[in-house]
This record gives sequence, C-alpha cells and structure tokens, in this order.
Amino acid sequence: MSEFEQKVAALRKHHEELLAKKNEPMEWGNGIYEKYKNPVLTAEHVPLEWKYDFSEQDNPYLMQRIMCNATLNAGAIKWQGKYCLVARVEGADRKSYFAVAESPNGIDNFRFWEEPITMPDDVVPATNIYDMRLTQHEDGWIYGVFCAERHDDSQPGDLSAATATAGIARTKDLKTWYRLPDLKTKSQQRNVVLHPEFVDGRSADGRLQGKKYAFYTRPQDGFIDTGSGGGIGWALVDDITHAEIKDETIIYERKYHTITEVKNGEGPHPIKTPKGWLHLAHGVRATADGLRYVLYMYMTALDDPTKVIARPGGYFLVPEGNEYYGDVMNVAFANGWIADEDGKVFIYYASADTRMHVATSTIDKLIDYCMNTPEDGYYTAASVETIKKLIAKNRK
Ligand code: M1P
Repeated sequence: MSEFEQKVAALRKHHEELLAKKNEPMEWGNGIYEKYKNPVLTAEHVPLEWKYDFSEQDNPYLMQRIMCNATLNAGAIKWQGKYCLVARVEGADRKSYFAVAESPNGIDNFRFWEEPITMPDDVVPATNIYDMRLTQHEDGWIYGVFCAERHDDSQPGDLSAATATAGIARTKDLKTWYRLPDLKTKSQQRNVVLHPEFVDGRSADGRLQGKKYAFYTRPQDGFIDTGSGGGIGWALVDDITHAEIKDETIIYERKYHTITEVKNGEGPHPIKTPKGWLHLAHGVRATADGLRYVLYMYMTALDDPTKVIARPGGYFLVPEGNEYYGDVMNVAFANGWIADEDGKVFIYYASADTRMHVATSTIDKLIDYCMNTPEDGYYTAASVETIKKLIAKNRK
C-alpha cells in the first residue's frame, strides 16, 4: 500500500468510527425529555467524497478541496422506516444547501445519502436557501418550505441588505424536488411552515369556502428585525402552485420580558394528538451578549389550529454545556421532529448554528408538559406566587 493509500484508509476508518458511534442518553435530565451525549450530525459526518479529491495524482497531499462548516437546522421525516433529516449543510463559502441523512433508530448512525439535494431554482434565483420544514401533506406530496435569501437590490449601496422569502418545493421521494413559486406575502418571511391538513376556508360572514392549504408564518419588517411583525402567524392559501397570502392572523404573539420578546417562529409542523396540536417553536430575547434563541412549546385546539389551548411559561429546551459554543453562540433552533406510532417523539435541534442533536420524549409527556407547566404571569410577583403555590402543595 502506498503512503497515500494508507492515509486514505486511515481517513476512511476515522470517518466510519464517527458515523458508527453509539449514542447514549445523558444521565440527568428534567423528566420532560432526554438529551443525548453526542450530536447526531456534524460537519464531520459529511461524506468524504464531498470534500476530498481521492486522486493521488491530482491531490497528492490529500487536502480537503471543499470544506464543510456546519450541519444545522434540519427538517425531519420518517421515510420508508428510516429517520431522515433534511439538513442545512453550510459550506466554508457560507452557502447552505440541503442534504438527506438517515438513521435506522433516530439517535445515532446518521449517514448522508450519496449526493446533496439539487433544488431547482426559482424564477428569481436565491443566493442562499436554508432551514427546511418538511410536511407530508394530505394532498399526497411531501413539501419542503424553506428560507430563500436574496440581496435586496433596492439598497444597492448596502452589501448586507437582504430579503427573506419562503421558498416552496415538493417531492415524492426526497430525491427529486419540484420547485413551486415562492410564497407571495406583503412582508418578508422566515420560519414559514405548511400545516399537514387541509383547513376549511370561511368568508367573513362564516360561510364555507372550500379546502385551503394553511401556513404558519413569521412576518418581519426586515431581513433580521421582525419589527412590527407580531409573532407566529397563520394564513390560508387557495392554490399551492401559486401560493399567495392576503390575510394573516397572529396566533402566538411576541411579548415584553418573555423568551419571545425580540422574535419567535414556528419550528416543525405541529403533531396531531387526541388532546390538540402540539407545537414546537423558538423564541428570541436580547442579552448584553447578543441574542439568545431557546425552544418553547404550546398547544392549539384540534378543531381550530389557531386557538391556543396550552401555553406553558418559559422555555422548553436551551443550549447547555458544549451546545453553547459554535458559530452563533447561545442558539437552540429546531425545525424537525418525528412522532413514532408508539408515541415516542424525536426532537431534532441544532446548537449554536453548528451541529444537530436529538432529544427524545413521548406524546403523553409533551402533552403533560404543555397542560401542567404554569403559564408565564408576566410579572415577578406572579412568578413567585406560582412557586409558592407549588411549595404549599408539596407541604400537604
Ligand atoms: O442564528 C439563529 C437563527 O437565526 C435565524 O432565525 P430567526 O429568523 O428566527 O431570527 C435563522 O437564520 C436561523 O437559520 C438561525 O439558526
């Protein structure tokens, strides 16, 4: 074996060890979910063929020719018995693309498919695409709704001026994707999510107007600032192939001195349970050290996904330990989860915009969490009263 061949063999062995590494739950949790010791996807999980030129003649030093920066913000779906993540893979050139990684058990052994997804471009090509929410819709298609970012040409002097729009694509096999026109809305949008079921449309006087597609939205004034955008919105659309939102209602508002003060956004599409729709979202607050992104949950009524029926106060999941560190510190972000037939739920979250993790729970536990966690009372005095009530109950 030549020296070059030995180096390749060692590299492949090292990579295989990483992919095959068993994951184990952390010892102490909060009773709501279990976090795991290892991330499920990192930049090192990307296939070596995406990084290296394995020709000794062309790459005698065995250098990475295309470096990978991060794997984050993955959509998730159970597909043909496998736990599949459609990850946002970010290259060293700052461009993100989508790629499918599958695992037999949802907690380790995630392996990328051979090639990243070729996403057809829109009429107006996007500079960057990221954060796909996957929805297996009752119309028979699997939809991917994601952020499409373009330079804001109305501000030619500002290199950082950008626009965020919801890109829409659909597939039957996660391999071949058909792009539909971007969602048309009055404002910029990120964190847009397609609800999995058709919803009855109604006129202002309550008359039925037929089945509509429904979107969770996140209206925002600028690329970063949500400004007057009040929170997570809800909007109906007649035709998914020319999706246009005319009216939007805010269903989960931002609020002063809470975890959603600066921004919030729907995570993956909600899970349907006998007690209502279970939602996972992110909330953003400002700190002296920049923004802090945390995950929170809420529930809406089965017969009316816009009606919030459970609003547990505070956060559900935050970055801990090594999860704080990475490209964007103090960020937990989730846009994918999978609910198994037996009630087990796999929550996929990214830390610090750098790598993907899993936390597991069950539908029953998540409902219990949503229904029995006290709401935010919005004042210190209310928080203290809530704690004292619990102490008094425990004394009995
Ligand atoms: O850097 C944290 C997150 O910031 C954005 O989320 P939001 O639109 O709610 O501010 C997104 O760019 C997301 O990808 C990123 O993880």
